[in-house]
Amino acid sequence: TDRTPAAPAVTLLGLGAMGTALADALLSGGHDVTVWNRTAARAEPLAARGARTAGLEEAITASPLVIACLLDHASVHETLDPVAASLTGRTLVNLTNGTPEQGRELAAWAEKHGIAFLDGGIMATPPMIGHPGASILYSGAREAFDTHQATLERFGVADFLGTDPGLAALVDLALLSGMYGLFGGALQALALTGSEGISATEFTTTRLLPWLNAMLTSLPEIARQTEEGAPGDAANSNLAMQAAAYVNILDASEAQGIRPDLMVPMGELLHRAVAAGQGGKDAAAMVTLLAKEA
Ligand code: FVH
Repeated sequence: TDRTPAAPAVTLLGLGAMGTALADALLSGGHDVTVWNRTAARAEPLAARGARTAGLEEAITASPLVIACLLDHASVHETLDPVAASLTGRTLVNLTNGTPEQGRELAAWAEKHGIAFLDGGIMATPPMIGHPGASILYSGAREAFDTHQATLERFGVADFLGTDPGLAALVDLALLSGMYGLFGGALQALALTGSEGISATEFTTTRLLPWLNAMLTSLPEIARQTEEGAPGDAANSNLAMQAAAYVNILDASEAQGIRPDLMVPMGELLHRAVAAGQGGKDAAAMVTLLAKEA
């Protein structure tokens, strides 16, 4: 590996599945990597691959760029609050999953301590890090992003969304909402077909994936109508029809001994749309009904 000025020193705090993958990508890029983990033994495989291990304060002062990838917001504060002074004058990149409010709160905390701050949302699983398809969303201090962009690109595409430190978390959670919604439906499909002994693998490859891919092509039109604030009259699949059919998913699940819980909220939303006079519309009409005051 090539230790050039293009590969500056980086400190990684948190060596779970993701933190370890991030540290590995930095090592592959020729960086001097210092690592710290609450449970010190988890750092050993990385040390064997060339990372320096250190106590928390020593790890932080080893590099101008400190990346935290911990379990949650509480663990970030639990770890960093006692050593805030060591971070002063450095850049902190928080890649721990959190809410927009938590991102903004951490940015204010960092500012109070003279720390340049970026919040990030990792759109990848650990094996994807450093490979095509991985991307990480960032928001916060533009200058910090510009300074460290080349290093951050070791992980995947580094996507700066803006100076509001809550933005990365917002977009991250929106993308995760899309993923979990899709996975929830897929799990229900597997439970339903499994209740009749249909092969999960065969069903998934020959029917579920092609079906989902076909249905996903309607998303850009739903997005267009949402953006224009004018949900169209449905030419083919109006919401009243969908509400009437949807109840069969709930009834059939119950009858097959499958909990319908995951699917219930979507049925309620369809019925609310019909009750609001949107029965003749396309799916985009339901987006505004998700606002709390709707
Ligand atoms: N893994 C994934 O697929 C996703 C991909 C998208 C981004 N997420 C987020 O990344 C954060 C870290 O996730 P992870 O996969 O590394 O998680 P774990 O393997 O469970 O490791 C958790 C690390 O956090 C440390 N930790 C937990 N609590 C504390 C604490 N109170 N003080 C200090 N450190 C703490 C834990 O340390 P230890 O248990 O080994 O001592 C691990 O290093 C996360 O926000 C995901 O949502 C991953």
